[in-house]
Amino acid sequence: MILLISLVIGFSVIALFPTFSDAQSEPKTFVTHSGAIVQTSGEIIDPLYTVSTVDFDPMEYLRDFNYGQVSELPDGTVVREFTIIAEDDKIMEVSPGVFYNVWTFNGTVPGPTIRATEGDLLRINFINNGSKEHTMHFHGIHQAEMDGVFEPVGGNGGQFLYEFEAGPVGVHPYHCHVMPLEEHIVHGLYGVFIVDPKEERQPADEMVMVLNGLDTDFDTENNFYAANTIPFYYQHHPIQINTNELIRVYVVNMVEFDPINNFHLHGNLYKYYPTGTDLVPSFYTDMITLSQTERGIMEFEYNYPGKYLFHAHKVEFSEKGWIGIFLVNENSKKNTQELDRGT
Ligand SMILES: [Cu+2]
Repeated sequence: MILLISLVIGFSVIALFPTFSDAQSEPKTFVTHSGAIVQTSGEIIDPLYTVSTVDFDPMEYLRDFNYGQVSELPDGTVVREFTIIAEDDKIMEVSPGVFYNVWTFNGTVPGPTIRATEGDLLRINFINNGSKEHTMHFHGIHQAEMDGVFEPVGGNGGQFLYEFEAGPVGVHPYHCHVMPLEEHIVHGLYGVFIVDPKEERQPADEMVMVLNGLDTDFDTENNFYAANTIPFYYQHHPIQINTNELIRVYVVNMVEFDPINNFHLHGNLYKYYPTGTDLVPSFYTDMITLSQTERGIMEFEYNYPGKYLFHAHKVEFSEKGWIGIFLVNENSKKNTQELDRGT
């Protein structure tokens, strides 16, 4: 009987905290895919004493675009100012009972989606309230000293003003570029930077999906995968869209450790604009493959209502969380128009 009780207790503990059974608690040296030798800080979180300090709503993040505080220079140039604060002590419940030390830009993973029009002047007041050095490195075109690589910003209040012209048109990642880079990225210091063309794209229901992985036991392999950080979120909370309405998804792959990721859409195909730099799509497909920081814009419309999956066709990733559902509703606007026309 005692043996039975101990077995039940033992299995309950394992079931409650499965991902912490082999956590690393010491600094660890490892060789990255590029051959570099890096060392982790070895910080781990004990789930027994953890409370989430992050408030993140993937549904809100999906369609939340930050255009900054707008002003104009005498020559007519639009200036967009942002304040981005880095922290590295937040705890997030990434899955029920699984707590993870996230490193954040403005409190969440991913950080805010920064959006501007080509040619705008961006002023990003970066404040590092973390305990380690951090930076902001934008993909795109800018001066060397604005690249966020050779100008580490010290923790506990260090500041840096990134100032550059928005460009080129497209969707780009930004991320911290302090070594060991893999560690700073997998903990969550990244976000999306959208540069709109001066002549606006066609109106659409627009959304951002950052494909990410979570290495919750620090063994340099991902334990969870997701679109927008929370595994299985959009499967449990389907993204509601309408029939006959253009959907535009800005997708960025930030998964570390695994060389590739991919994006498969059910019951439809999408036009795909790699990096979003060209206004003419390169592919019409239901599957794209993305390497680290590879990104692009997907455009599609559903004709038939119902539930459609979207997920990694690398099945391991979808089974560990990178899967979601589009719930396509009949477009009431179109129906109204049809009624007007008497059809
Ligand atoms: Cu960093």
